[in-house]
Amino acid sequence: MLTKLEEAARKAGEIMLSAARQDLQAEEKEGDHNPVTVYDKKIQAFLQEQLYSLCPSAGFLGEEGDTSCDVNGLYWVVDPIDGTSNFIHDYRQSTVSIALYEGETPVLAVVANPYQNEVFTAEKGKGAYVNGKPIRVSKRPVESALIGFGTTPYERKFADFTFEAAKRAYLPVRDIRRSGSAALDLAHIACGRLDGFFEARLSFWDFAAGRLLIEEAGGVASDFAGAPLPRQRSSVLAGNLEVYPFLREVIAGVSADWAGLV
Ligand code: 2AM
Ligand code: CA
Repeated sequence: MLTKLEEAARKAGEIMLSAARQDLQAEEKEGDHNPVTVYDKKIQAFLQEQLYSLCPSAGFLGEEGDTSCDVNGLYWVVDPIDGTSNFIHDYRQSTVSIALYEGETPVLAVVANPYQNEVFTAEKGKGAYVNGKPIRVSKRPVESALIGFGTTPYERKFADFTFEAAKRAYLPVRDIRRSGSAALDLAHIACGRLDGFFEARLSFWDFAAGRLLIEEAGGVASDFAGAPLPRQRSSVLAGNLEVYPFLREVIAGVSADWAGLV
């Protein structure tokens, strides 16, 4: 199943790469900073069909369109393009994110980055891989860490919190990065390129696959308070075993000063 899933994600990535720039006028979704293109919809439709043929009994939850399903059984959680703003700008850092859940438990995860021809996969209890090679989170300590974060661009009320946390996280570490694809950041923690990550709000499909990649690669992913990630919008905090506790302290410090914001 995982091999076929990986193949479907690669094909979905090819659709992403085939985008003609003139096709990319974004329709606005919900607010001014949440764009969606015809490609988000095209890739989701493609995956919905592929995943149905892989496992007809599983439900389907996707970012684009009215999908809902019984979340007690087996269901797919799909973000057809994570990093839509990057995609519109041809910034070339966007991913296809697919997870299979059984109730509350993620059992399979795939994050495909077609621009680098990399597919990250994980199966519960069986480890995490990139293009079939086993991956682990880094062992880097705080002082040499590279930390990713997201700006929650659709909800700019979090800006003060986010940038204060980014400053406090940045000062003692090597540097910080903002890629624009949360699924990619989580995959990069799983393979040790990044050492930590935080974002004040993400949707379930943004982190559904990335969290299993990290857990299977020996890292930690939770919400800002350290609670298990829910199956709904949430803050997300992740890292290796050294950097995760450091980021939790940073976030707790900022939360105390910005009480009630996140
Ligand atoms: P998207 O590209 O699929 O829309 C950018 O900060 C990253 O977080 C992207 O992964 C983006 O997903 C997601 N994202 C940004 N703001 C968000 C919000 N308010 N709610 C949910 N996801 C968000
Ligand atoms: Ca998306």
